[in-house]
Amino acid sequence: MYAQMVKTARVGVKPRDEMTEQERAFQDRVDANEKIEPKDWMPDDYRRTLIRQIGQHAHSEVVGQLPEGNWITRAPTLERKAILLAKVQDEAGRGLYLYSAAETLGVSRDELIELLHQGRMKYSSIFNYPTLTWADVGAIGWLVDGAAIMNQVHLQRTSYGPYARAMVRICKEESFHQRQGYDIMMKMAFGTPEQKAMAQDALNRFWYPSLMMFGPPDQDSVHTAQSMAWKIKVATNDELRQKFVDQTVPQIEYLGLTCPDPDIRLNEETGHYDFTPPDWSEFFAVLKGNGPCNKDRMKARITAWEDGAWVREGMLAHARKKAAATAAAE
Ligand code: FAQ
Repeated sequence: MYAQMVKTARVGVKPRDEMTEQERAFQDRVDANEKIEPKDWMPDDYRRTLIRQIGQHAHSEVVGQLPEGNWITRAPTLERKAILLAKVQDEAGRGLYLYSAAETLGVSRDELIELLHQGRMKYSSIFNYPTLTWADVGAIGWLVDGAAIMNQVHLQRTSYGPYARAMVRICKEESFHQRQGYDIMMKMAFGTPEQKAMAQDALNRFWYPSLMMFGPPDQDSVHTAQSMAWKIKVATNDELRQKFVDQTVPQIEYLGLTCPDPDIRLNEETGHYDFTPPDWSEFFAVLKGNGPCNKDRMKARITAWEDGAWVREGMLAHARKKAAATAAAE
């Protein structure tokens, strides 16, 4: 059902005088900060936007395991390995409950996964970059989870109940993830000159891709206006990006590292850091499938899905057998 809806999302906010009575009543509930629940009436575009965003979020968690998974067998100590394993498992779990949140909107997990594999749904651009060294695992925890949490803290107040509730748990996990990343960076930055150089190199490569995670600039963001009006989003892409920069620059300084943006500086008047925006042509190229790892990521996901078919079939057969036995006993 969602597949037919994918390409038809409207752009811009519907003026109140063009709304039906039902749409006006819905908007009033959103404006009063009431949570919208699965069985409540909602405009088709609200449902569609949520399926897109929650589905994309779930795909990001699942694809996001791949760059870190690359380092589980090569973690420098047993303790680091156990921590990384736990983090990657958290991401799998979040994928599952985000798919479940999307399912409350009338789309199946299989359909979402099929759309991902067909290239008709996205996952976060950040996971199309490679993890070349152990310091990259630190940079992912610090910067990528740091950017994710900046967004997700706000999403705890999103208008759709099941998504907001999923975010509460995700944020708890995310703050642990971010701290483990910063802990790795501290070890590296305060370690040998070679370790410090690795930390700096990871920061250099992940800085701009992390800024891109927040999405295109507000003036180019197709969905922000309507999503803000419906309180699906409660802050804009640029607002969250600025908050992330403001939070992260002092952390870079504490580590004794150098921000790869030579023009970054605190603006005394605004109290915020002025910074050079990312190269948006790179962002849009990554979205079109032309990032460094897009093809590898999709290949890994599709192979995992196909290799796991026998497990899904076995579990379904077992569930059917159990249900039949229960029915026969009644
Ligand atoms: N990557 O109009 P907007 C994590 C697309 S979780 C790819 O501004 P919107 C945990 C967008 O879909 C990270 N595509 O869109 C972890 C739209 O395309 P469409 C994921 C992007 O939705 C850590 C078009 O560009 N978090 O990392 C991106 O209003 C470590 C126009 O953009 C979430 O998904 C992007 N970065 O705002 C796991 C949070 N940005 O569909 C493992 C929930 C934009 O029209 C390891 N999502 N696009 O063809 C959101 O908050 C929003 O969807 C935004 C984008 C802010 C990402």
